[in-house]
Amino acid sequence: MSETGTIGEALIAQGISRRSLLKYTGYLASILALPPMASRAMADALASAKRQSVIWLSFQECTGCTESLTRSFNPTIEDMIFNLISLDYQETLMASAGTAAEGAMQAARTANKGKYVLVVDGSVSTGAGGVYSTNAGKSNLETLKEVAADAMAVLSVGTCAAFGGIPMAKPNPTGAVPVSEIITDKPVINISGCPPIPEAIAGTVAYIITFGKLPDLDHLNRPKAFFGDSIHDRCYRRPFYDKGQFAKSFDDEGARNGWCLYEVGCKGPVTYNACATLKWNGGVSFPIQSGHGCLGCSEPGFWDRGGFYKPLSAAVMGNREIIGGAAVAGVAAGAASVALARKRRAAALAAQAAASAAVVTQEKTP
Ligand code: FSX
Repeated sequence: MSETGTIGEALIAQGISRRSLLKYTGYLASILALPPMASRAMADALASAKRQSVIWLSFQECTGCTESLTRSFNPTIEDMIFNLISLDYQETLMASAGTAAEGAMQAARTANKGKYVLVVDGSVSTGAGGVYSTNAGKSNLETLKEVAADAMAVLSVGTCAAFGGIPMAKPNPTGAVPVSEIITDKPVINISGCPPIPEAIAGTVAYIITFGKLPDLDHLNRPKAFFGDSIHDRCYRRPFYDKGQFAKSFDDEGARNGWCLYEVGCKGPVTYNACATLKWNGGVSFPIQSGHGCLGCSEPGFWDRGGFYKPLSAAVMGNREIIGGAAVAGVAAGAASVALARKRRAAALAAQAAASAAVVTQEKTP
């Protein structure tokens, strides 16, 4: 899979025109919330850049993250991401196996020392020295330390790699931990979600290649371009929340009318991701649009909180609170038309926002 030419050369070889490249960078600029003029600069930078060497390691996971990436809604995006990078090792996708596959990884590590991007999906087993999850005769723990040592940056793709995820669920028999607990001497970018949105993976890699630096990150080291807003802030059902119109069950009149799913357990108000804007399967839909509340799969600890079908106020959501900024303003604006209890809650949130300019955000669950 490795190549040494520029991205521009690779695109020309495949008959991809500059116009197509500009369309692609225009799309990337839009999902990265960059100004439209960034599209041309991105196209120029990409055309002359070397394909980025990427080594992808899979640990304790369900392969949903790789499935997500390979099922990018637009074949052009999938084609383009594989033109932008030299995917030098990826166990699920690579044709070779055994000694040949391990040799390819070693060759890429040597040729791109200090320059390759390491992508990891899955959590890291640390129990009994990491013996619960091994590959090529080594524990994932050992492999991660080795390969990360010469990486430019590490991308933790999926909630398992980013925050521990399902493998870390109580009683956590394998001693699963997120990548960032092992790799502490270099940037670890978290692209959470179970699975993550493919455009968030592709867009983050493209940003690093284009600008030669890491994107702006939130307090959980997630790219702000994709994790800067809550699902609630961008949800098309938000007006019903503001008006106090809630489905009380999944088959009542409110559900049939498409009202807010807060009271049947939606975790959108405390979940930060781009599902409500980018959606899934080519922008066709996302869970809330399909009638099911958000489970909060891109947030730390979602797997152990329970209460998937209980409203946030009753569910166990750590010590997190309904978010600030636009949410507080929206709640305050809509409070006049809802029940007294909801008014009190909105007033409390508004007062909280007024007292402090800082937006209330999630706190990492210990
Ligand atoms: Fe985890 Fe990914 Fe969920 Fe699955 O690789 S984030 S269980 S979609 O596959 O790691």
